[in-house]
Amino acid sequence: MAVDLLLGLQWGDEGKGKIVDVLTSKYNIIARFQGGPNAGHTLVFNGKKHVLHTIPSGIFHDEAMNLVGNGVVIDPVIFRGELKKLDEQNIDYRKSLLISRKAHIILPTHRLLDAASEASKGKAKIGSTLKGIGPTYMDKTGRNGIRVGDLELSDWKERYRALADKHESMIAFYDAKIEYDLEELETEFFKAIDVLKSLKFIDSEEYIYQAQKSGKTILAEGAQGSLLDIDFGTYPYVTSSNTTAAGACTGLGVAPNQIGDVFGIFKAYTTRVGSGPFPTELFDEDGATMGRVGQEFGATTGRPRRCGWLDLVALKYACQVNGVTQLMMMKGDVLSGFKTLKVCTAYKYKGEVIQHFPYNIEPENVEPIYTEVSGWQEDLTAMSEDSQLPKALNDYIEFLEKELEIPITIVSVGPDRKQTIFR
Ligand code: 2SA
Ligand code: MG
Repeated sequence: MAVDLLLGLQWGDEGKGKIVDVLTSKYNIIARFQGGPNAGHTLVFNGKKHVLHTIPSGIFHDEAMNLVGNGVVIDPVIFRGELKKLDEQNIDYRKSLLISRKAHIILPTHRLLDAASEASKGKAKIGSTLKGIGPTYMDKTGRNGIRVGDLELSDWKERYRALADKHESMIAFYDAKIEYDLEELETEFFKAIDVLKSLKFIDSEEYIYQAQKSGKTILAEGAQGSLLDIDFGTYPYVTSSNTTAAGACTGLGVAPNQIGDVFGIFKAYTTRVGSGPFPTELFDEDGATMGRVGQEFGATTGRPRRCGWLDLVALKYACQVNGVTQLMMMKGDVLSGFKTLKVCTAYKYKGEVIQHFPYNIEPENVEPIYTEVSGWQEDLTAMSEDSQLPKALNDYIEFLEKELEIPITIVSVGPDRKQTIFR
């Protein structure tokens, strides 16, 4: 069986967690392939909100297996917190949660390095989630990292010490002075490592291979969004992993010819959290309305998200880079009440009209060109059938399908599992 992918097409927070949760009943295995606790995947069901950071969004379904793949970076302390929340809800994850031996571990000093790096950048800071993501991937590619499988070796603590000492000297190298008590951080870290070690570590690429061979269905769950991809995002204002489809191949050990459907999730408007260019960003009442109605706050850091109109130039680019086969539109309900909506269909780039996503989208180079369409006034949140959707929304959907040349198969009209319309 091919592996299906589910990816965010914008700057993250598209609603991936919700859709994975909705689709989980169709899959035997849900696998995370990149990112780490910088992600915040929000799921709502039975009137309760659940936020996951590292654990795949299939964990609330009894039948699904959940794999944290080799491409993920794990902070044992945050991970322990996630497990605690599951324990409180009597979710039995002991058998259904598997961890790749090749996943890398975020050390307390990686978080400190993230903080020092950000502080030293001043205004040019990335606006990272301060979870140590960048420094951990740097150690991975620099071939210094500590992996989950190392925890099974007797000398890992010595390796830990050597790396943490090196990090301390690097922290001192930054101009920005940050306060910390490493001993305290380490006490928590080692306690959390013991919890991590109580879980099942596996050679996940072999597991995935055998699962595929035996006909199991697998869904790879992306984190962040395509425009935060280390290669194809708005560098340097990106995260440190490949958030695009190719990342699922390296982050799970799945061959490219084994990829099936690619589900691309996008919001009916656009949001971004952290620094970096955002051509359709709104600084007016419309943007404030999207933020307020859409409750646009970071699920991990609580930071308010920047809001703006849908950017089709960026969305087309993301569909292209990922090979999206089906689109899923989220948060159409948030746009209810706007008289007209704007959609960016081209950029004025250095004075010239272009339709592709250029190397540099800094505001001095790029000005969005908008197409105006009618808005809808109806409250969508109680709708459950395609036939109930207002005409203006259907027109919006058809306009996007025509522009993107990909069908929109799910329209989400609220955060709850139930507020999902299949087309
Ligand atoms: P990092 O921490 O090194 O990955 O940060 C680098 C950039 O990537 C952005 N980033 C995100 N953007 C949106 N959502 C993310 N997850 C959380 C959420 C974010 C939160 O679900 O809401 O709670 O603030 C996420 N993770 C990373 C980040 O803002 C930087 O621009
Ligand atoms: Mg999120």
